[in-house]
Amino acid sequence: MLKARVEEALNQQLNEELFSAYLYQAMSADFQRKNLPGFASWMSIQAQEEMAHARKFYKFILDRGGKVQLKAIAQPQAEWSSPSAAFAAGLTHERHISECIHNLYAVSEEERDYPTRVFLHWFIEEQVEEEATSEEWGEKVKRVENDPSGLFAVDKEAATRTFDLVLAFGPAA
Ligand code: OFO
Repeated sequence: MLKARVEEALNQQLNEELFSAYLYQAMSADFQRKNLPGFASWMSIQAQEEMAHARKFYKFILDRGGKVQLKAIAQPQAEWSSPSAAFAAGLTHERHISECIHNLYAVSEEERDYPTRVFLHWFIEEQVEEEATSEEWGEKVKRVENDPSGLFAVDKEAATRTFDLVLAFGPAA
């Protein structure tokens, strides 16, 4: 049985993950509008991964006998000044999410909720990768931003990203 404090914190993180999906989908739309289909696709896949993260929290709350509270999702920004500005905003956001996960882990420790602690291990590792990927792509985009042929090539590379079900949900899902 979930303690009320842990249940509330898990529901808050569910909302954060849903907002993440919203944010990346907004970036995807902005890239699409600016004729950068590869980056649009990359962001759309990121949004799908965030939905998978949200789904993990949703299922975990129910599996623990808790109540899912689908809170209102904040409206994300709709436009970014440049491709690298969007990727930089993604990195800032991922750092925020890492902080949220760490705070949630601290709550699970304080409440001696061992299943939640174990559940969060996957997310702690995932955030290391999320930050590294955001940073890597942000740097890549920044390097070519003022070179149309370079930007075209990186956009094309971004289009090769695929949605990996096992990576998103883990092997047991
Ligand atoms: Fe859910 O990892 Fe990004 O935000």
